[in-house]
Amino acid sequence: HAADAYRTDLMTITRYVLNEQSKYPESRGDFSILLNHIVLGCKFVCSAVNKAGLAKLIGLAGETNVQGEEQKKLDVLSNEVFVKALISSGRTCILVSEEDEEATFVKPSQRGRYIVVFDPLDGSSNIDCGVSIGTIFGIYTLKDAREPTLDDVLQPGKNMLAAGYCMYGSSCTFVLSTGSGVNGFTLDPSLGEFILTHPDIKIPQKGKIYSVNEGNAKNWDGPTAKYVEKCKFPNDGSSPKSLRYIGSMVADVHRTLLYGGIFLYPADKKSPNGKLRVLYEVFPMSFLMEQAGGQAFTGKQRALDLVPNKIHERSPIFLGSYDDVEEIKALYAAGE
Ligand code: AHM
Ligand code: MG
Repeated sequence: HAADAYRTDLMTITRYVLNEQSKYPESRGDFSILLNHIVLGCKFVCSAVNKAGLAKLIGLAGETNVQGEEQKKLDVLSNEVFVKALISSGRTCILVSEEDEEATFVKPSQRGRYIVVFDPLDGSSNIDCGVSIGTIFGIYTLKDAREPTLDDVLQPGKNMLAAGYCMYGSSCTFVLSTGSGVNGFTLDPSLGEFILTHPDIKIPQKGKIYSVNEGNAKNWDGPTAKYVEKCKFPNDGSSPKSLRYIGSMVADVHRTLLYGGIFLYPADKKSPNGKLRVLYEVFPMSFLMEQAGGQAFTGKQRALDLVPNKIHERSPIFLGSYDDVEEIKALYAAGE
């Protein structure tokens, strides 16, 4: 069929979420509206990131413009866009952003029942050299009709209603889970729409890749060191794993999700809680991993069971293919 060369039934992300929601009779479309605003933020960042190389030339970011004002850095700019988009959705009550020290409480007239935790532009060290970066987000609902407080944000990751990320790479990819599997959408720049390209993503049960900043090896604890040693010198007759490390969590996790394997940012002697932030890095990625059939572990427990005490708290994280995470769990259980 000549017509088969073109896909004529386009499943946009909006259509997808509306379909999902129609399964719940009580749904009032609030979630679709919220998600649309997140998607808008991602499209903005995507466009800004694509022009980042022009920044020095035409004064987009980090340079002084003609009025002599400092131009905003891409991560600061992205944060402002997300905060404004989320508040104007009228569906949020608390926002926690990596860029803002304090949580933002939305004023009553613009308030809704969703809590959004996000890292507007993660992978800061990769911004200026054109390597993939991304936005990460997680969504909770306000427990009841009370005045929202910080306690409403400090919930374990398993209470998240939805989580996702958008990767600004060689294409712009939006990966989302609303708690029933994981789906991937790719931005068609000519349409300005995210189209479903990766339905029902499942991570391979075992992978051939490990992903970690080995420069920290000197300070690792026993189980992490032993695990990475096994990746390189397996003692069960299997082939050694390949190492891939981009240094952008979104890109490293995206590859792990599609190809399988393990991503780790462990504790070390210098950073006993690792580097990555619980609310808007560890939780959303752990949520997606579990929804795709993988696992996420902190070195002590299932990552999604963790109860954060502070909004910018950090935790070690090991996530990826089910069997690979099983191995690291066994090493920690043995305390080796
Ligand atoms: P950032 O929020 O400053 O961008 O830091 C988070 C990033 C993650 O994207 C990535 O997984 C990690 O830091 C890489 O850290 P390192 O450079 O220590 O390997
Ligand atoms: Mg970050």
